[in-house]
Amino acid sequence: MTQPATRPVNQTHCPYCSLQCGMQLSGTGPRGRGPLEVSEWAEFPVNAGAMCRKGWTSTGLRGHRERLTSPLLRSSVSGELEPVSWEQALDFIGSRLVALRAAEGADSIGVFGGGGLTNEKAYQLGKFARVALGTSQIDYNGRWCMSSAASAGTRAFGVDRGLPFPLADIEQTDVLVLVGSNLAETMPPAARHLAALRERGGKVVVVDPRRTPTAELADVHIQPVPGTDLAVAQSVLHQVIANGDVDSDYVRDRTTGFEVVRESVATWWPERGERVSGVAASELRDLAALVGGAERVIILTARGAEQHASGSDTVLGWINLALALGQCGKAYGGYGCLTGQGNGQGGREHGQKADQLPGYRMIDDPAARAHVAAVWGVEPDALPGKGKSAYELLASLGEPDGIKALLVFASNIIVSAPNARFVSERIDSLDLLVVADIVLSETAARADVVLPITQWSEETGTMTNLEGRVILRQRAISPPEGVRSDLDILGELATRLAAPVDFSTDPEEIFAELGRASSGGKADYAGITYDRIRAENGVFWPCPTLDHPGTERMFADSFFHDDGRARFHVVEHRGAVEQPDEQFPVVLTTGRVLAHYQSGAQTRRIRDLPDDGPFVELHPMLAGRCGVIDGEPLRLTTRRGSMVAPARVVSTIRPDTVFVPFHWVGANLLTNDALDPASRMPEFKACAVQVQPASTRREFTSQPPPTRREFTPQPPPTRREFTSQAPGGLV
Ligand SMILES: Nc1nc2c(c(=O)[nH]1)N[C@H]1C(S)=C(S)[C@@H](COP(=O)(O)OP(=O)(O)OC[C@H]3O[C@@H](n4cnc5c(=O)[nH]c(N)nc54)[C@H](O)[C@@H]3O)O[C@H]1N2
Ligand SMILES: Nc1nc2c(c(=O)[nH]1)N[C@H]1C(S)=C(S)[C@@H](COP(=O)(O)OP(=O)(O)OC[C@H]3O[C@@H](n4cnc5c(=O)[nH]c(N)nc54)[C@H](O)[C@@H]3O)O[C@H]1N2
Ligand code: SF4
Ligand SMILES: [Mo]
Repeated sequence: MTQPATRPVNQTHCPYCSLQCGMQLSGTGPRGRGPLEVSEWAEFPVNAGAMCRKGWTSTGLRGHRERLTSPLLRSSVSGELEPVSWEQALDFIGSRLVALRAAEGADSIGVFGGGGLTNEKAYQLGKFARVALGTSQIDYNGRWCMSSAASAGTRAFGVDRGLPFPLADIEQTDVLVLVGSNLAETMPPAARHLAALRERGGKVVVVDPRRTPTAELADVHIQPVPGTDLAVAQSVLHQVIANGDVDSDYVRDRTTGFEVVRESVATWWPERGERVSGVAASELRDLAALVGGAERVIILTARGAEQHASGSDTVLGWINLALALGQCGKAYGGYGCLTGQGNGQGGREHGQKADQLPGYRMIDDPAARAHVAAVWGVEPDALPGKGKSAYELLASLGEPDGIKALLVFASNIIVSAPNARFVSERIDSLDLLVVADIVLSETAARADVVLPITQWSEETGTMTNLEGRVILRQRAISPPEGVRSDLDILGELATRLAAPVDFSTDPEEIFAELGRASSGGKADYAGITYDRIRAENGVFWPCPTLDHPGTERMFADSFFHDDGRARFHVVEHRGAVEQPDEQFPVVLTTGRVLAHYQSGAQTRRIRDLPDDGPFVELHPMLAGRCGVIDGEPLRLTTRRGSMVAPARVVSTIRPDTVFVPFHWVGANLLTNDALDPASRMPEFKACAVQVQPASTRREFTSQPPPTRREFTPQPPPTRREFTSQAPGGLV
């Protein structure tokens, strides 16, 4: 049952990251207009009252002057977005979609979702696309987030649950290896586990090209060239084997495929690893001795290792190591991925992925189609097949056989998509762009119709945190007048599209339906109810029946493949697709800072969070060589675009690498859209870049734009036609 509309004190969860910190909101008046205080909810186990500054300030969009409270429609006269009634906005969208579907087929309509959506919304969005629109073209921003780990986990273990154990387990291990995670800034309350582990005598290893606040908390920091984590994993595995530290009984009893992997790493001497990764062979040997000599080891990957065109192979490489050490399924050992978005886990389980149906079922599996179609009350044959992955979907916008109308729920693509200038051109070529958002994000500002929605604390829904724990984010306050929930919007549009079945708008009812649709699937929620979540501080999936306790720890006896065994995979290091060369001699990597969340649409508007804009982190040696001065603007240029931002000269980064946070328009004008063949993850974390003081800026802006052909002696790999425009409208 939905919570009462207003309560003086209420327990809910943060709107942002996958930790889903529990918090209390208090102080709102009956109409939700009073000041709203955030306070500790100490009993919620994941954060035990701790929160980062984003959580503490998360009510800052309440009553904000930039909060959207009326639908907006682009006027055919002025070309501007103008307020209209809900009926006008929804009728306009409905009639355009009906006409487009009749003229060009349902696949001319695309849907783009987000890992910030509740389970109920993600589920309903997938059903809406397949049943109300009839399109196969739906994917979401999680494709840019954990898809490489998801694909690797599925291949190795037969299931993808980011952490197969509660987060607090990391305190009890002996060696914790964090590969490409800066959790001290990206999920700060989790950092207390690192301190507790070290107090117990355990060791923390951080693998990151930058000495981050997380690396500062570690015993060992190794600093590879971006995009070379697989070479590190291969050399460490090579050395573990050489040291005789493989757990042979475990490998024999619980896995398949080790022999070929053993042969495949035979040539990965630590010296070869050093040549590729820039990490000294002695450090690689030390790491092998450390993990090989420990009783319990946990290896966790995050976006630093995963957001590469070889990200899924890199994750498989680290899983190979964890399996060879006999760790997966052992108490306080194993492999996990640190999922990122608030509902990054649940958002990838219930059907907003191009190839997937609820319960982590695959859309091309006839049994899965039959089960879900029966729950939805449609014929299995009526369900479309697989659609395109997120970036490929965006790249097809406006193409002759591509998507003509796009509905965006919970993503700010213009800022967060790779090769963003190209994506932004594709978006402008659409016949119809509809964006549902809380604020006029950069993407909403391009839309034909903008729909203002309720935000987290104004609506109820479940989220599945990074541990696979399903939690309830309760409505604590009433929404401002004029906004509606995403679920209402989907219901209204389904009616206008003459959908063959009902689309409920009640979250608890939808959750029950989701439970039935997921029943028997890998991510089975059938035994989870709102009441159970309230009573148990969350329930871990799989939870097939009401009397099932939920699954805190997975793989103790068996993995999810039919034979119950985990799979080793032979993988080969490929490195970044774009390697530094004479013209673009430096490696660019991107990521996050503590105070801002994702595209920044929410956090950049919160008054109590500092917003100094983007910056470029670089080493004093590189700065000296390029003539760049700390605090002064510098220009970064890649084959795709260019940006200017102040230099932040720090000795904590590799001298061959620069780092730019992606919370502002800029970083993604530069990034490479090369995709991982298995997960379709873009290469956000490594491309080749040129670094110059921005005083040479005029050269760039007053001359004809450098096309790809000028940059590369060979024909450019893809889409020359889209990149021949002025570099970086952004300064
Ligand atoms: N403050 C804040 N917190 C967040 C978010 C946010 O936007 N802001 N977003 C949430 C989301 S959706 C996500 S996905 C998570 C992401 O959480 P993280 O993965 O921790 O965040 P990133 O900063 O993207 O990347 C982590 C680190 O990878 C390093 N890195 C870059 N290239 C490489 C490489 O090739 N190899 C290795 N080993 N490391 C590399 C970077 O230097 C960076 O320190 O954070 C979540 N929490
Ligand atoms: N260069 C570079 N680019 C990256 C990354 C990187 O590391 N480097 N990381 C990638 C990763 S891991 C991620 S997860 C993506 C994230 O990037 P985005 O997909 O852009 O994520 P957000 O900024 O969270 O966008 C969410 C939008 O939806 C709105 N919103 C919030 N809640 C809701 C809701 O319930 N319903 C609706 N309809 N709207 C809502 C917010 O106001 C915001 O405008 O960026 C990716 N891009
Ligand atoms: S952003 Fe993440 S770490 Fe910070 S308070 Fe929210 S859920 Fe917790
Ligand atoms: Mo993410």
